Amino acid sequence: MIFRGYTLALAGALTLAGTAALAGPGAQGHPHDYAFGREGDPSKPARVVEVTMLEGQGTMQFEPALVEVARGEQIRFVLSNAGALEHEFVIGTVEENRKHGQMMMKFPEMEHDDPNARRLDAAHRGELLWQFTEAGEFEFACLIPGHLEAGMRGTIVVRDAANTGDHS
Ligand SMILES: [Cu+2]
Repeated sequence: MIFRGYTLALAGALTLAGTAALAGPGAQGHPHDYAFGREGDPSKPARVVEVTMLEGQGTMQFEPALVEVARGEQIRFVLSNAGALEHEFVIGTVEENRKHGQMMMKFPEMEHDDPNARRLDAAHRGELLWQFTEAGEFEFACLIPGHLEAGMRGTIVVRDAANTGDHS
């Protein structure tokens, strides 16, 4: 099942998820804005942040687990799955990612076609271009059932340019 716009799907449009997304806030021709930013513009510069997906002894993690960004900055996440399992990288608010995780418990075969998510087979690489337009603390997580619980999450801190100094 290809799944677009899971929040709309939560409202009951599961089987029509693709159409629901078209009728959503992104339908006017400009990119859909999320609480944590928007899909990146490939014609604009981006800072590369490499993130590796790893498995340990009963644990799973992202390396690094903390990414700091200046508000307005565009980041090209270069993702590499160094594990033996499939993993995904989903940017969101903590709240959205937990809701989304619950959906995935119910529909483990759910696949994403959202601009804020990438799913990678073992030993594969991928990219995700994202512009962080809002200051705040956000998250990247793997929402495959059991993975977040095993530790597969990281924090994204987006600071206003005025707040990047040392002053308190
Ligand atoms: Cu995972």
